[in-house]
Amino acid sequence: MEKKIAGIIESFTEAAKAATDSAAVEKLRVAFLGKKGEISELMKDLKSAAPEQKKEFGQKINLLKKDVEGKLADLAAEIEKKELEALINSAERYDVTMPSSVDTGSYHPITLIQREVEDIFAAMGFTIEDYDEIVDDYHCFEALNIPKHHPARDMQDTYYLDNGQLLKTHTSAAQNAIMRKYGAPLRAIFPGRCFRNEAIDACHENTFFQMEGIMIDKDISISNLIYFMKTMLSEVFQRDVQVRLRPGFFPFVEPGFELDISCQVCGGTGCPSCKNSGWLELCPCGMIHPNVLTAGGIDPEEYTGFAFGLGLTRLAMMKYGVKDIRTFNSGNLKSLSQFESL
Ligand code: FA5
Repeated sequence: MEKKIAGIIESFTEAAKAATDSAAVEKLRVAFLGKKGEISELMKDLKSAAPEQKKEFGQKINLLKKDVEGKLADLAAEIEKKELEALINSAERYDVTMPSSVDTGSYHPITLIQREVEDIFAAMGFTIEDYDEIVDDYHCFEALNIPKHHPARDMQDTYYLDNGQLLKTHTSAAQNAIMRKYGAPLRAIFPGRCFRNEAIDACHENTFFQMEGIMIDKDISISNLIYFMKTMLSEVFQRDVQVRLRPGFFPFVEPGFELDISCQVCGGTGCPSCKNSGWLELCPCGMIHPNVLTAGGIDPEEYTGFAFGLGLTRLAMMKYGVKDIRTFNSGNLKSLSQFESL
């Protein structure tokens, strides 16, 4: 046993002299202290030693182990110091003030179109308002002349929360609060995310954006409404796009219209993006119903106004030629990052 211990000390000393980097130190540790290392093997020999020698040999092996551990730690520290010094003195230099090559990302197309439409309306004197995504039944329906059990509620399959509130199905849900906040006269737009339990297809999502607009003043008429809609569309597209106005029913406007845009994906010939009709419902609108003005604290005898509910996600489809509305919520950066860099 003593001979073996001496042999191990000798071979460790030799190997330690040859170790010049951290990897070699680690190899040394495994070779002598590892599970199958020389010292562990020596422990196994202890089992076959004579009983009166076991204690003495055990103590010697432990001393050997401690000695090797200590020498290895010193060697590791010494080598680490040398390696660090070598790195400091090497020609390799880092300039911490250099700009990093981090990808800067891009704006989501909905953000881009929202900002564009906001700028157009802001230039025409509209204020831009923000509103909640979780609202109550009164604001989403009742204040808009849609009482409980009114069939118009079926047009918007609603996500209700356990506490009786709901996810806003349309930006019209903010009309009442904004009328009450400012009174008349009033020009405001309010973009927002809407939620409906829809059957999803190329032009329907369950989560999409709208931008509501209201203008209330004395003598506001349908011609004002048409003027603002035309201006907005010609500014967004910067060219003539075909639109059509047809009667539409919404309990909160009277009269009400559907404003459709000729599908910019297929040029009006029909494709899945427009459900093969050549037209896409884009911006329903109308003259605000007197009951809605009254609920908003505005006298309908004195004031009239128009409202519109622009489908912002669909406008982005048409403006950027995105064939499938699902692209916008897909998180597919290849598709979504091509519009404008940050
Ligand atoms: C409304 O939401 C009314 N609040 C709009 C309104 C406002 C009318 C003010 C009159 C006065 P509608 O459900 O049609 O109406 O939605 C308006 C627009 O939002 C649609 O024309 C369409 O462009 C868009 N839209 C509606 N549902 C979806 C959907 N599931 N996915 C994507 N866009 C949608």
